Amino acid sequence: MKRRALITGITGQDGSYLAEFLLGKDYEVHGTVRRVATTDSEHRLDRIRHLMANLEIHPASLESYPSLCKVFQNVQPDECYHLAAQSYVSYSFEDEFSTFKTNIDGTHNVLAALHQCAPTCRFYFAGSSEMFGNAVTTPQNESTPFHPCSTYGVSKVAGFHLTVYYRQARHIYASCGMFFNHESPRRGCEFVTRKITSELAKIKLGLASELRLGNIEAKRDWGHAREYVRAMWLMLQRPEPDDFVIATGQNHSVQEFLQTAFEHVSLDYHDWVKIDPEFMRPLEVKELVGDASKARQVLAWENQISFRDLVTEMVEADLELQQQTLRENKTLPGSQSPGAGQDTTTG
Ligand code: F7E
Repeated sequence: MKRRALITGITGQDGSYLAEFLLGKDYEVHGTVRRVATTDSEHRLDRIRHLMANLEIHPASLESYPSLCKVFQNVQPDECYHLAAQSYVSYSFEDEFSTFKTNIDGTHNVLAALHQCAPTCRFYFAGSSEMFGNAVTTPQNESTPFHPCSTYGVSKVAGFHLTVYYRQARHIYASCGMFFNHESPRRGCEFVTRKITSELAKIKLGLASELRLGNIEAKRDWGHAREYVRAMWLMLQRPEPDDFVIATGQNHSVQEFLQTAFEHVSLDYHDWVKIDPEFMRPLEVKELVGDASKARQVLAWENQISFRDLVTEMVEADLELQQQTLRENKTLPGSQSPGAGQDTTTG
């Protein structure tokens, strides 16, 4: 019989790569989406459009325990990957309350529904390097104390402790992945890497004239999301639940990302980038770099895609996307292609 997986947040970057990965392993893949996504499938289901024929989609809300119970009851999954979250750190400074509601109450609701309706289902929690915040030791591993610097980080620390609590007190198979930043052409444009590559593509094609950023000194450990979702699956194949840091072990500044991206299309970022206080955070995590030795030893997981290859793939994908938009605009009856300096919206 096919193994059955349930993914919360299946429409996101990680959810879409994980769904692809699990379908490749012959799983029956189910995903929860907010009801609003089913009524606006054109935009909200964009990343999984190519998989839709092979997926089972269920409307459910992280805020509604009954809606989650219903899904667990009907699907009876073998594995649940809880990826849905308010994942934008900047936004968590603006709205602490909704971040806690989605990330803490939401995680609690998923765990409680799983415990009630499918107690043998294995649970994966998407933790984050933001739990380490401005850590006192470098690199960060599973023993590094948490010092979160945003309500997003605080909410992920709470989610981690809830996961451990359900493991110990409720005897659920529950594991937490402490994932460092992971990017791809499917990353949302509000995150710095995709903001850079999508705006760079517009600049290169004469559709934008500048790129405004915040702290470009910040350093992050950036990997490729496609490789990271495999680690989620490997974690749930272990005989016992456990927690793992997933990272490349190398960090780069935002400035280095900029330089690599702009150089790829023969531009100098100094000519285009403006520092804008609007994008500075009230409290910044200056530097993060992960030590994934435990994952290497226990899961035999290691990243293969280099920083340069990641940046190049993202730049090329955004150039292609912008060119496609231009082509489509040209072929629309009565439309004119956007001129230089004009802005267009990308997914
Ligand atoms: O920022 C700096 C910013 O928003 C990275 C999420 O997936 O990874 C992500 O969180 C750095 C920060 O990601 C801009 O201040 C400069 O230092 O791309 P980001 P993040 O905050 O690291 C972790 C692991 C998660 O779990 C999160 O869910 O870039 N930065 N200028 C900027 N950042 C943004 N977004 N926009 C700027 O203009």
